[in-house]
Formats: sequence, structure tokens, C-alpha cells
Amino acid sequence: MTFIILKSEFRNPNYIYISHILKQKVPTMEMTFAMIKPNAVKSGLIGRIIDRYIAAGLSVCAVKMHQMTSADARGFYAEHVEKPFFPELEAYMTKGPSVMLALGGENAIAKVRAINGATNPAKAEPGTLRYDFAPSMTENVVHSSDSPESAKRELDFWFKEDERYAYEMPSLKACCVL
Ligand code: 3AN
Repeated sequence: MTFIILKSEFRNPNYIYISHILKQKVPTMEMTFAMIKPNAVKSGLIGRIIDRYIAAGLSVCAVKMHQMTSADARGFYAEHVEKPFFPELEAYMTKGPSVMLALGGENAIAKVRAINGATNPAKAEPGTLRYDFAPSMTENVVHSSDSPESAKRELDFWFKEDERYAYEMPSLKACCVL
């Protein structure tokens, strides 16, 4: 789900006009999907991971703990079902509960991807969740949506619309619209 919010300093109509041309100047309020995977749950990392998202100014809009079934894994990872690594991915994702999250905030999609780090932990930057905690490419502790389209699909996959709660973080002056 993607939406654009104008902060008070951007309410000048000229700025709005320019902002439509220079889209990156408009702060984009987004909601994205993130998941704390089974090995991170079992390692007691739920709190530390959520803390990092909140510390980055993101708000937790929905939380659900759920152990994926094979059908869930095949639906959620539909684009990977035919890939050689899928059986290993499916076994991992179904072996214990994950924590599903909806996270909201300015540029939430890119922000959560940056906090998570590269898919392959060996390539993840120091300070990212995968650099700090992920033992392997398959067991890479977290997931998050990589585009507005995947955020919509993945949020819809795990949460009904009325299960997502958008609210303003104290540090954000923009109003939230979901
Ligand atoms: P990300 O979660 O970083 O967006 P995706 O969507 O490309 O990564 O892949 C989904 C998951 O599939 C990854 N998080 C990882 O667990 C697994 N995966 C992706 N590529 C590989 C690979 N080449 N070998 C093993 N597992 C992989």
C-alpha cells in the first residue's frame, strides 16, 4: 500500500507542483510487510528486531504470529516455487512460527530493506539485521517487501485491511492515511 502525505512545510502549492515533477522530494508514507523468520523467533530476537524498526521511526501497524503451512509457503513465495532452493526454503519457513508485521512510516519499504540488509548475509552491510544475526542465505532471519506492489500483495496475504492500524509516531508531524 503506497500513499503520499505532504508534511506541513510542503503544503505550499508551488512546492506541491514541483514535487510532482521531482517525486523524490515528496515524503512518501508507506506501509510495508516484514517477517521475523522461525530461526529468529526461536533465538529470542523478536524484541530486538522490532526495536530496530521502531528506532528508525517506523510504527508497528499489525502483528501476527503464525507457523506457515506448505500451502502458505507456496502462496507467499509463489515466484520461487520452481527455483532449486524452494524445498529448503519451504522446510525452513514451515518448521516454526514466524512473526508477521505491517510497518508504516516515511519510505517504509526502502527503510526496512536497508535495516534488514542483503538477502545473502555474506553480502550484508555491518549493522544490518542479516549481518548481525543471519547464519545463511536460507535462514536469513527477516523478510520485507521489495516494492509497493509486493508490499500490497504481501500485506493482503497476511492481514485484512481492518487488522492494520496506522497511527502517528511522536516524531512524525505528517498525518497518516492508509
Ligand atoms: P528477500 O527476502 O531478500 O526479498 P527473495 O524474495 O529474493 O529475498 O527470496 C526469498 C527468500 O528465499 C530469501 N529470503 C531466502 O530465504 C530465500 N532465497 C532466495 N534466494 C536464495 C538462494 N539463491 N539460495 C537459497 N535461498 C534463497
